Amino acid sequence: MFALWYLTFAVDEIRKRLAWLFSSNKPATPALDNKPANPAPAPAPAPAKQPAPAPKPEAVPAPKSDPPKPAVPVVPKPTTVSAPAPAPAPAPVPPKVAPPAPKPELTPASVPVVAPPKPAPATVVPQPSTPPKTADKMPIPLPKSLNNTNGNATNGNQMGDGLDKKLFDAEQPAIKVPQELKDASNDFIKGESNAFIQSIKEAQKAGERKQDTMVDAAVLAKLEEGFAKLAASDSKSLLKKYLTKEVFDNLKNKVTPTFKSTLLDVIQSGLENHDSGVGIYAPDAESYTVFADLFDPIIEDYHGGFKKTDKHPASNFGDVKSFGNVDPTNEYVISTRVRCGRSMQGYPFNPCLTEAQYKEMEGKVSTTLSGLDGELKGKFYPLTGMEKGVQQQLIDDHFLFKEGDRFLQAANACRYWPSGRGIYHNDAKTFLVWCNEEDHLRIISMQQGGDLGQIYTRLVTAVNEIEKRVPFSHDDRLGFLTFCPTNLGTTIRASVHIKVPKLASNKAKLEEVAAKYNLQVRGTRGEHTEAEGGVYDISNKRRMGLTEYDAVKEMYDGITELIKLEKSL
Ligand code: ADP
Ligand code: CIR
Repeated sequence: MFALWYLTFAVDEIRKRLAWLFSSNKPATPALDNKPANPAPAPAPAPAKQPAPAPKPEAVPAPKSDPPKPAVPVVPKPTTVSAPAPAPAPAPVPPKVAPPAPKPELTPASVPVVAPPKPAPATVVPQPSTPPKTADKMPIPLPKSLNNTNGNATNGNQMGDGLDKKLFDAEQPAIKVPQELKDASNDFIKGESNAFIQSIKEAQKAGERKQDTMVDAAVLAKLEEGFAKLAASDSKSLLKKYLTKEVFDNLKNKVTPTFKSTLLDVIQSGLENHDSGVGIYAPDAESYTVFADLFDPIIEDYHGGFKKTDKHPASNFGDVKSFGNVDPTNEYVISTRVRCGRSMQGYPFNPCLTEAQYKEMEGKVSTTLSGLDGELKGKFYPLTGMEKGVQQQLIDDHFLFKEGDRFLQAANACRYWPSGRGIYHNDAKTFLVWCNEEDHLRIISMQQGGDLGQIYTRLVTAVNEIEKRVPFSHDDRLGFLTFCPTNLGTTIRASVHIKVPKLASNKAKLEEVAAKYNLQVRGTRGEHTEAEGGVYDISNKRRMGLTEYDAVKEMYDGITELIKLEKSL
């Protein structure tokens, strides 16, 4: 009799626990430490549409950029451009709203990003060197009674040792129960509890799988189609080189924790543009860790051996005055430019920015730069409302970014154009800042001739001044964070516009010689353009694994060698 009652009690107890388990199975608490305060809704069990928050490629309207401009004949027209007509005041900065309580940063080097449009608000991304493990994403809590003091699940046999055993014992004294019945009951309980734990483990695994399959069917189909086409193409991109079937299969179902960016967000530029040199962008900072299997080898290849175990050195601009004129006789170099990129803490990269954020950032940039003085004193000109003629002249004179870059467009980086985009420059146009083109900020120092010392000194002064006023995203391993992996680290591109007609009579030879000195050759109007009138843009190629000073020196030394070679021909 008692045995029957005892068994009923035990079964009932197990049923209650199962009911508790399933009610606590829901991911009611944010799964990751870096989850937004109001995280995106948990995905439906069956992978349906991706949750809407961050603008996703398929959900985003076609970029509004103008088509690429026709090539206009040659040569940098120095500083002859009249200053653009005073542009309308920058978009008013919305009153600063207290951000929804962000989670504490995971490490000091973590990069905070502001939440996607909806529903994920301000948050912090994990440090790229410690990738979030899928298994950590949606822990389904075990009942406390099944956890030992370390928080690990116990093996079921220990189940009766705690409060539950005391409860059972308290019920028992009145009746003497034969030992064999007790054993039978305990065996039953052990068996049930083992099954119970097994079911929890399975539920946890299902939770992990659910996290892993958040990529919806349409995105997966685009990925599969794009991958097949790329694989069959003769693309020379680093994307094609490193997106093996194995890497593709491993990454195609992954999403970044905060912005839910997919592999498609990372590679769509290279899938659409088989003539890409690289082909990938990081839609958000977390992509560098979630999609590390693809980013790491591309970074290593592009930056001349920066391995996934390497750490970018601390920022060091060195002795800025130590550079001389790269072309003292003024025979070869037409102009010299040094630029760096910066991302503002608290904002994701282009594909995840809202229009409101673009405008807010533009307001911050414009206000911040208006505090600069001396040689850096200038004015901010928003692209919105800028006369087309003025804009084109600035582009033709190499001061302003071009419009309609198909590589950026395909990467979803031109949304809401021209909202939030603009340029700041001093009167002489020797110091310029681009706002929200490829990167949040591009800080540029340039002038006619080859006086690298003067140009670099101006850049470093400006960067230091701006850094006092705006916090920038930086990672311990990757250095300064940028949208394109080719710009990580120092973010420095030091270039000359140079005419070396003898060397350049054979373009392939010019590139070969340049590569020997870690230099990259571009056309007169920048990347993906042709040389006009024999003018090439030659710059340092790598930006990671060396200091800012060394990146600039690489250009200085390499150009010195090229000029020597040209003279000897
Ligand atoms: P970046 O990635 O550095 O912004 P791009 O290749 O997009 O470079 O070029 C941006 C603009 O800067 C283009 O108009 C290009 O011609 C100009 N530019 C680059 N280097 C120089 C230079 N040394 N002198 C004059 N203009 C330059
Ligand atoms: C490409 O892959 O060609 C473009 N997405 C641009 C990459 C940046 N280029 C570079 O060499 N720094």
